[in-house]
Amino acid sequence: MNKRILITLAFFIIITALFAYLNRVDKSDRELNQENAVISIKYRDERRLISFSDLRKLQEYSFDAVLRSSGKEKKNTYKGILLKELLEAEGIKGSDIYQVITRAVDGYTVTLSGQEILEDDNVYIVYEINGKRLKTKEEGGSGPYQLIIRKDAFGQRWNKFLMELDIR
Ligand SMILES: Nc1nc2c(c(=O)[nH]1)N[C@H]1C(S)=C(S)[C@@H](COP(=O)(O)O)O[C@H]1N2
Ligand SMILES: [Mo]
Repeated sequence: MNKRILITLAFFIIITALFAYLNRVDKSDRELNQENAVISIKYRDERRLISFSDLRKLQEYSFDAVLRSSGKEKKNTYKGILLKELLEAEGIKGSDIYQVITRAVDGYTVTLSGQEILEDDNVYIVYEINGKRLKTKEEGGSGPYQLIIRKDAFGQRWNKFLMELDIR
């Protein structure tokens, strides 16, 4: 092969590789959430990704709660962490929180007041139900994470498939 052909070939290989690199798709927040059990926290123009192992560094709580939805009632045992303790561990002071907008992979949004979050034994992020990890949406579950607000008797605000916490 002569030198010119070799150089032309190398040039096209580099261009192709460059385009492949530029077109690479980062995993979306949805995929990160459903496939890798990641929650993102938005706080003051920052975005932080929280993994399951990050959550497991926090105090774990186990409690029973009755899920009331469309006429049915079912008592379950959940395991999870307190939202306020996650924010505390992230260095987000309670007195700086006006509200937290929680978003799920299906677009469902639940807004919590700062006051509500700081209550004891109220706002949890759970990852286990009756001894098993919460399944993903595709698997027919309500996870990998779900918001549980114990003082809300009805399940409307128990955001399933929890993906994002937007701290305002
Ligand atoms: N992400 C998400 N969370 C959600 C909902 C939803 O549609 N999407 N529905 C809410 C409602 S109205 C109820 S009653 C409970 C339980 O709903 P399910 O019985 O359909 O699981 O989940 C709540 N959380
Ligand atoms: Mo509901």
